[in-house]
Amino acid sequence: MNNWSTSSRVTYLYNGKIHLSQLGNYWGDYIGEDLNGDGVGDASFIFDTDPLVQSISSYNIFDSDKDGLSDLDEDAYSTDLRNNDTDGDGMPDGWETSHFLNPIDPSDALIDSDSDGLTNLEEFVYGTNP
Ligand SMILES: [Ca+2]
Ligand SMILES: [Ca+2]
Ligand SMILES: [Ca+2]
Ligand SMILES: [Ca+2]
Repeated sequence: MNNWSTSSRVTYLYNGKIHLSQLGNYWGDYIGEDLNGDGVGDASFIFDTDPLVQSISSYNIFDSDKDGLSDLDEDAYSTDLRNNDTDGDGMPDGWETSHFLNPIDPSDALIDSDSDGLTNLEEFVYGTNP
């Protein structure tokens, strides 16, 4: 499946204002207009229904559920941008991804990835490295 645009609307700061929209990609040769000023072009670019009018660095993407993953990253990982622990295993989405665990599979909570006698969930609770 070609994912040209985020599946959910993400919250972001653009040009000094907060917006809520699906975000596509930035294409150097896109010349569409952005009349409402949300940073998303009004016309599609080929398959991208939400082409960006500037490079992604111009968009300050929020982390709506404060789990350490921006709304845009949540889309990339297929996690829930309104739930800080998508798979409900006790470990927040951002903590899982930054430690190479699976944020949409709860079974990794009880695994001891580094064989030190502590499960990954216990490592999260103790603030140690899984
Ligand atoms: Ca988040
Ligand atoms: Ca989340
Ligand atoms: Ca989790
Ligand atoms: Ca998990």
